[in-house]
Amino acid sequence: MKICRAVVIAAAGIGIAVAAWADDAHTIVQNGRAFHPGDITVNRGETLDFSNQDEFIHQIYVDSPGFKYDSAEQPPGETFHIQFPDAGTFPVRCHIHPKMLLTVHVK
Ligand SMILES: [Cu+2]
Repeated sequence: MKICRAVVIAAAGIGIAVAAWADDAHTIVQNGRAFHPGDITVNRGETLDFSNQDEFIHQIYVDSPGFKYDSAEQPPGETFHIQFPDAGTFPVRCHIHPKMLLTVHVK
């Protein structure tokens, strides 16, 4: 009986570890008309969560040869998610604030 219990506990531990790995979200905050951080490295297939913490609308776009994305207007408080499927370096910008720049390195 003690062995069974140990196995159950070990399995539960693995479950938590897997969940933590799968939930390894990368959060980018938009604040003060800038992305924070302004540079990030992620693994292929991972998702970035963009959280608009300004009091005005942002927008997010990527216009690279290997990847294009164009979001709707992003109201304050809203979080948008962008998945980066392929390796490369991708500048992320905002149509509303041209000085905003985030460089995403996907490995
Ligand atoms: Cu903006």
